[in-house]
Amino acid sequence: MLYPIITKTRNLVDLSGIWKFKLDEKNEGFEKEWSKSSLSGEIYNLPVPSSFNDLIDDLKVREFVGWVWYEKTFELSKNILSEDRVILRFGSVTHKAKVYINGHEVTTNKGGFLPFEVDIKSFLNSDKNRVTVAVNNELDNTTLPVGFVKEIKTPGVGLESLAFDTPIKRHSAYCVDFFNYAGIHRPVKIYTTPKDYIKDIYIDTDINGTTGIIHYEIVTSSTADIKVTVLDKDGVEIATTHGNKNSITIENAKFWKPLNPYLYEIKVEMLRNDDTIDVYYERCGIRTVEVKDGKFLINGQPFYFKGFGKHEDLNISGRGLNEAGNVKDFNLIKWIGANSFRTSHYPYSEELMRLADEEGIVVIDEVAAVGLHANFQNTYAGIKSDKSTWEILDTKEQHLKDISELIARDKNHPCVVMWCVANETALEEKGSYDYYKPLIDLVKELDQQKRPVTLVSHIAYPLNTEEAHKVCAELDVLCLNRYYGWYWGTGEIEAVEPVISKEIEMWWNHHKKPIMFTEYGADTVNGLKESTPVIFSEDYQAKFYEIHGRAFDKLPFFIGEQVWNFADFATRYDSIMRVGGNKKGIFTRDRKPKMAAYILKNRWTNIPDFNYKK
Ligand code: GCB
Repeated sequence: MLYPIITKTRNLVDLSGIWKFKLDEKNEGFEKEWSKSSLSGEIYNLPVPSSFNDLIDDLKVREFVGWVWYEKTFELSKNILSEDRVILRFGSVTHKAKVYINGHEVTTNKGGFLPFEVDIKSFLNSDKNRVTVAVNNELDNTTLPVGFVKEIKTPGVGLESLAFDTPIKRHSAYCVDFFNYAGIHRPVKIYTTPKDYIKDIYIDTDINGTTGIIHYEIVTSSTADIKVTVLDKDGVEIATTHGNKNSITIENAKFWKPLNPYLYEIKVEMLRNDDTIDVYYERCGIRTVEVKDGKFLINGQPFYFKGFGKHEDLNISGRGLNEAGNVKDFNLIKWIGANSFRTSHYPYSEELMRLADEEGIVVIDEVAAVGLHANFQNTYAGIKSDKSTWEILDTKEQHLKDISELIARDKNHPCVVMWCVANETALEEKGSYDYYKPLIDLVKELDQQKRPVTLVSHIAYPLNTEEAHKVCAELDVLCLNRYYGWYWGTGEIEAVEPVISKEIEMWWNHHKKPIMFTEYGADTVNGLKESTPVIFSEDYQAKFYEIHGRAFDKLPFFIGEQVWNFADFATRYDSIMRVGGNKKGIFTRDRKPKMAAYILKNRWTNIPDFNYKK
């Protein structure tokens, strides 16, 4: 799927700004056909893109679960209306959307973190148009993320969602450790294409000494001649070729390197009898990625991941696109000497991924498969559950959809070096191999660059089962989320050091695959100082990272450390596990460094991006 841009054959209109917003408190919007006329009643003016939750100081809005409605009117120029295809495109709507143009339903989507689009040409008026979007934020056993919910009928109230097997009614029964921000989170755009148009572009690259090779494949809506030109950073043409599928060789190429990126631009022209029918520009970084002999190679060199698990999470705008926030975060990533992050726990915005390409920040790209463990608490309490996760969940369809759409969206990004198919799932339970094998195969089939695939696992003890090892055997890199010295061995950070190494060695001995930590962290109250490192203090967090670093440095096959979390972030409101959110950030929610930031800065600025482990 191509990112919408303006070219001489394509227009682009951004519908960002203030929209009308209304809660559907009685769940009557569909029955009363709210889409047929302008929204009325209790209306708020809300921005798009943004989460709606933190913008109105009323719990009823912040914690609202169900359908909310957005609306905007717009007029399009004659030029746009005369184009053959007029596409309405949403960067993301969390988690479900039904879209209407002038009262006609034009599309629906399920999945809150990836773009979707629809041709609206036949529904448009020559003057004012109205777009209405019904948005739903409920999570259940078919959605990603997962929510464990069952519905009951309450007299006088109707259907209610109950947390799985509990008698307490919850506003929302999601089980992930981040606030369920919702709304139209990313830009809404209208773009046009001619009738015959460039549908998609696939890029793969190779390196041979100082030569770069760009392999491409262009998918078009109908047959035509294709001309491909490579432009350097200054827009100078450096190579040209023809055909839907071909390779271009660039002598003395500049490569895309972590923190030292170079982006070429590929100009694709669709021609008929020398007339230009359509033009599109895709950016291209020449780099290779490979896992070999226990190492993670970028451009043939062993790379060491230093960085974070993150969230799209900011004060006020919540999970909505905030480009200033993205720039600030990337500058802090560079300030601290990091080189990478994981898009925990869902695909991040296209704008952020493009910025990562430009800044040379390495990304592990994760789908929103989080919470796929129905028995997490029981497993750790040693209680046998009656039903396995794989009997309770019905996420397969959404999981296949999300993986396909993520790869369709992000396949050409040089910053993406690995795909992650799930976070902390019930790997140890029977059925996980049958669930994950086809998903891992799908990634390998869809990705033209055949990048490594991973799945992030939770703490070892209950995980060390035959079933879990069967799934791990299918992965290229083993990514571990571990909370030694926090959830396990709380407060005993010195004592857990040998346990950390022992576990990592166990996985290596079993699979001989590179291993990294994708989460490890300790909740830390900014400003809480102690002369001895006790939990929740900044001193403990600093010590925590010092000790982990010591353990990691002894293990040659250990290829990276991504701490949890980049910054403090909002979590569900009704959990006594958290005080004002998850405080495992190295930075506060407003991006101020805690003491541990200096420990990591010192460590990471002394660790080279390449060849750290001999
Ligand atoms: C995890 C989860 C992450 C949580 C973190 C924590 O294992 O992957 O979503 O926020 O632990 O802090 O508990």
